[in-house]
Formats: sequence, C-alpha cells, structure tokens
Amino acid sequence: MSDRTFYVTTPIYYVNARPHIGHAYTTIVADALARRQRLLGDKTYFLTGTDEHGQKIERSAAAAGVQPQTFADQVSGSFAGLWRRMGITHDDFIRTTSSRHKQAVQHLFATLYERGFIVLRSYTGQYCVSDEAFVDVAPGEPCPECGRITETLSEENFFFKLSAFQRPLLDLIESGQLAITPETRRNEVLSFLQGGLKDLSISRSSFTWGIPVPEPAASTAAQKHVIYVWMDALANYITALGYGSSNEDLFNAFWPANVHLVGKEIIRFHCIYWPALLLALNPELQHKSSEAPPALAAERHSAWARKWLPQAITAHGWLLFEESKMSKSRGNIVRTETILDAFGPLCPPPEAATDAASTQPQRDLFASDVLRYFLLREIPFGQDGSFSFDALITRYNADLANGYGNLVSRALNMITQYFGGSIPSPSLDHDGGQDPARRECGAMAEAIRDDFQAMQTRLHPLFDRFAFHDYLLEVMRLISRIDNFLSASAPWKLAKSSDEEDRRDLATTLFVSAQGIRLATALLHPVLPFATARVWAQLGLGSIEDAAAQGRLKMLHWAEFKPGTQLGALTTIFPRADKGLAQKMTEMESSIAPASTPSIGTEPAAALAAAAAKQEEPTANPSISIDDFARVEMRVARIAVAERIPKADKLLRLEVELGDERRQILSGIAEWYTPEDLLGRRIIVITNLAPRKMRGLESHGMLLAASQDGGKPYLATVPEEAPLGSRLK
Ligand code: ME8
Repeated sequence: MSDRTFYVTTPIYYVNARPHIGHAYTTIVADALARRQRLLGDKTYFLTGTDEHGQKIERSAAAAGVQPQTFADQVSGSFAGLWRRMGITHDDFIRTTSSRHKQAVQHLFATLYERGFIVLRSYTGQYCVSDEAFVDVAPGEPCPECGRITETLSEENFFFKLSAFQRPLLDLIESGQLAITPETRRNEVLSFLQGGLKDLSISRSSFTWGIPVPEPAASTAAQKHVIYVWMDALANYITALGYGSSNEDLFNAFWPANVHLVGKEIIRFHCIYWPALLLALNPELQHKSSEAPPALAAERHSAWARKWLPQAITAHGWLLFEESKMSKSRGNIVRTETILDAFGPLCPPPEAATDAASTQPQRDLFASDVLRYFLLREIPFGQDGSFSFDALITRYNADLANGYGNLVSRALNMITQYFGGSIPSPSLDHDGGQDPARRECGAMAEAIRDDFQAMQTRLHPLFDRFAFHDYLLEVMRLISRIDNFLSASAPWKLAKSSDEEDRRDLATTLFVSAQGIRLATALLHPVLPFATARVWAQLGLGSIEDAAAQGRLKMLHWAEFKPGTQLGALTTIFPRADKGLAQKMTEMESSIAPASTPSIGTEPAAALAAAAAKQEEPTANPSISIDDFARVEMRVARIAVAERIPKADKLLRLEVELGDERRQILSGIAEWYTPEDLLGRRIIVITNLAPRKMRGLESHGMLLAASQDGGKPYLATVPEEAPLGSRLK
C-alpha cells in the first residue's frame, strides 16, 4: 500500500423521507471511486451518513406523529440498510444526532465564537424551510432556488462573519487551490462570490430540533438557540474523523478531503460556507465584531487552506424522472429497492451452490451492479440525466447481457469444450501464411496484445476525471473488439479441423479472448464489483477482492496470465431481462402509498400553478382580468441543449433548464436561429401549456418571442442574474 491517502465523502442525506435513486447515485459514484483508489493502493476513507436536525425534520416527524429522534432513527436506518443491501463500502456512517458529532460541532462553534467570527444580532428575513436557508427575496415571494413559499422569520441570531472571506475564497478558487468541478459550477460559485457575501445567520431560536449553541455564547442570548442545520451538517466531514475529540488520528491521517461529492443544488453551501468556516479556524485570525474584516496576506490563507480546505468539490447533475428533478417533495421518485427486488431474481445461482436459488444478499449485489452500471454509463457525469425503467432494461440487455456477459460465456464455454477448461497456449507473431482471413485474425490478435497496456494508460485518466460514461464506453468498445475478433476467427470452425495451423489458431483465439475478458473485468471491477468477482473466479484467477487488495488490478500485464490456468465453474453472468420487467417495476412503484414519502408542509409552486390551471376557461372577452393573466405561467429558463431535428427544416429541439427542472421544447425557429446561437441563452418560457407531440417528440412549453407578420421571432430575454425558474408576473 502506498502512503497516499484518499478521502471521499457524499452529502449526508436528510432523513425527512426515505432514500431514492438520486441518493443512490451519489453514493454509487463515491463507492466506485473508493473501490478504485483502494485498488490503486491508496489508503482510502469513504464517508456517508444522515443529516438529522432542522425544522424540516422536526415538521416531518410531527406530521408522522412521532418524536424527531424516533423518526430520524427509522429513516437513517433505511439509508444504512439500503447501503448494506447494495454492498456499499463506506468506512463510516455519520449521524448528526450522534453524541460524537454533537460535541464536535459545539467545539467548532465555540472556537469560532472565541475568535470573534460569530456574533449575536437581530435579523428579519425570508426563510425557505425546504432548503433550510434564508433567501434574499421580499415577503410573499417564492424561494428563488426551489420556487416554494418562504416564511418571514424574525429572530435574534448568531451570525458567522462570512463577508470577511469573500476575497480569500475568490483567490483560492481562481488560483485553483480550491478546485470546483465541473467548470460550470465553478463559474456559478465565482459569480456568486463576485456579487459579494453577506454574513450568515447560523442559529435558530424558533424551534428546538438541533444542536444547542454552547457556552459561553449561549448565555449572551435572550433565548435558547440551536446551531443552523447547514453548519451542523457540513461539519460532519471533520467530526466523523474525530475533529475536536480526544482522538484525532483519523483526522490527521485523512483531512483534508480529496473530494466532496455533491449534487449541483448544494454547491453554495459546500464551496462558500464550508471553506469559509474552515478558513476562520485559522488561529492567526482574530476578528472582533467592532473591527474591520481581518486582513491576512493571501499566502497565509493559502498555507492554512492547504491543510484545512477540501482539495476538490465535485458536483454532479440531477436524475430526472418524468422530466423533472427526482425529489421527495415532488413525489416523482424511484426507490432503489424496487430495482433490487425486480432485478435480484435474475441473478443466476453460482454453479457450486447446493440450493437452486442464489441467496438474497447475492441477488441484491447483482441488482446493485445493474443500477451502478446504468447510472455511470448512461449519464455523462456533471449533466442531468433522465431515468426510466425502459432505458435501464435496454442498457442492461445491450451492454451487460448481450455484451459483456455474452462474451464471457461464449469464450469460456469454448475453452471448456475444446481445451477441457484449461487456458490454451497462444502462438502469436507468426505471419499467418497465405490465407488472408488467417492473416487478418492474426493481426487482430497481435493488435489486442500490443494495445494491452496502452489501453489501461488511456482509460485510467478518464476515471480520475469522473468521466465514467466515456470510461465505460471504452470498456464496451474493448468488449466488442474481442467479440468481433472471436467472430472473425470462428473457433467453432477451427475446432472441427485436424489441421495443425487451425489448432494453433484456435488456441491463440481463445487465449487472446480470455486475456481481453481479464482486462475488461479488471477495468469494470469498481463499477461492477459483484459480477466481476464471478467472472474473475470463472477465469480461474481466484478472488478479485484479493487481487485488488494486493495491487494486482492496478496495471495488468499480458505475461501474467498463464496458459494452463484452469477455469472455475461456469454460470451465466447476466441473463437477458424481459421488457415486461419495466411494467413490473412501474407497478411496484405505484403500489407504494405516497404517505411513505412524507414531504414538508409547503406546496411546490408547480402544484399551485397546476391547481390554478384547472380553473374554468374564461368566456370570450377582449380584456382579461388579472386572474386570467395569472393563469399563464411564464418562467425564466436557460437553453441547455439545442439541436436540429432530422427531416424537420423548421423545428429545433431544445432542452431548457428551469431551476430544478429540465424540459424538452420543440420550437419552429430553425429558419432564424442555429443551435449554436441559442445555447446558454436566458429566455422566457410559458410552462403551463399542455404538452403536445410533434414529429413523435413531446414539446412541453413555448418560448416567448416577438415577431411581425411571420418575420424573424426575437426571443424575449432577461438579465443573467434572473434566477432560473423564477416566475414573470
Ligand atoms: O441536501 N439526482 O440532503 P438531501 C441526483 N442534507 N442526486 C440527487 C437527487 C437527484 N434527483 N436527489 C438527491 C441535503 N440527490 C443535505 C446535505 S451535506 C453536508 C448536507 C443526492 O437528502 C445529491 O447528492 O436533500 C444531492 O446533493 C443530495 O442527494 C441531497 O440530499
């Protein structure tokens, strides 16, 4: 094992409702990263957990009629139980209601208070309970992030002097010392910072479900305060390592984190609040409330930041279901358990099993592989991606059942049939004689061998850059290449011949195919831990976990695979899935009562708008009332995708982002705008028009544009700072 360490975290998930595949997505990415770093030999620490305090949880518990702690125990248990079923390899699961966390958060608060970075002030503002954040809008206006109704809160609060960290944060992000990826998110954070930072309210006194503000700060306030849930939650990344406790060994070994993985909606908390809190811990800074913000040379911040700030914050996009962000409050979620329960029974029993069926844990791990592969292969990391049961089955059948699984079974069955299950000895580097087909197959075999190591060198950086989608595409290309080679060489024909050269080619073909399978299997291991363990054993190579732990998967060498290796027992790896499984999963989801996904009291704006849209049609009247106008929902959107539609000269297919939703709109503006003209534009969309189909594609909304007598439509636009999804009134 090397001396390098690798610390990866997921967000800690709220316990206001049970997990869905959006949570599984981040956890799967972190697990794949952790598994890969371990196989590269790095000392790896992988943290996940649950975020259990705050008003949202308090209200959800009240709605369920139980105490917040009982509620949190139940839902936290369902996250932990799911990760167990899926074979997630986290090293720790932190709960913010644990005493180790509470004590350490109080220690953090007390330290910042003592340094003068936390002060008591009174404050009135609009609060979004769903996002657990004060937002900068007028009373009665919706939250710019999620569109929900905000509440006016008037409280005496403790404030964190966030404004003092604007410059240091800009410097650290601009210099790349604090890396934020992808680039779009980095730009978003930079533009937020450039707009200036206000001090952050970091306590609440209107409810009690949180960590109490510790002494001596507590007794300076008229009321009892609890620590703001985001400060409480963000601190998990260090409290789990023992920060502020009597044993800081893990903290010393693993902090700062190599990467905090997050969904794109929480970057502000992770890229601004969290690093600012950590910068404020620097003992060289002392900030008394009456004084100007501390001036510290950039290099002094930078030296502290190297030891205290996470190296990178990486945001992924959203899983969309039925065109909008999958979320508990919208109720459009897919539970991971549905996929485990539906795909699990497909798991073939291991050959050696005495009972006919695979055990439940094996079924779960098998199905978990299916979901892992789908999410990492289907969604270019960083972008939003649609989830559907049909797409899951199609991808499974194409890449795993017909691709990888089929290749393994073809090649290994032939080795069993023609060589008694012993890896044959190849004869490469001969000229292949006069026969062009033979020459070509020989050349293919040599190319696979010659590319063996270079391919690994090419693929590894893709994983390092979170380009799982491209990485898996490359592995699937390798699989097709081996498959084509096998088909071109036609071993089944060679096997019928008694000609010496044919026997030699047969052995070479099957050896090279087994080598290719070995390589694909090692490369797929972090993504498909269960299936690759089976294939590795079938190749006669023993335990893939042992190979990974001993650093033998880091870089495979051609010569390591010895002819004469005896294959293990063979079974199907990925049986084909019937299309009917999609219907089954849909039914499984709809049989779950919505009550099992409690949401908080505020109504999403979209639901209110839909209710308004149900009112009766107005009678013909040249002037309309304000209520009529209010029925038209116009929102700010950004064009994220623009493309031509084959054989439709006038239409463009657009995907527009509306805050927490993305939708497809077909627009007849292709005569005047190229897709490149439109990308990134901030426009206005009518969002509550009934969807309609054109050229077999659904269009959900309309762009607002001005035109005269059928001339060029000029798109109505809004300034860059208008929040996406905000409504025009
Ligand atoms: O925000 N698509 O918790 P949370 C992709 N407790 N990822 C999704 C997703 C979707 N549709 N839905 C959820 C919180 N996620 C805070 C975090 S951290 C100190 C505190 C994933 O339960 C994604 O990682 O709302 C997102 O950031 C996270 O779950 C939000 O989980």
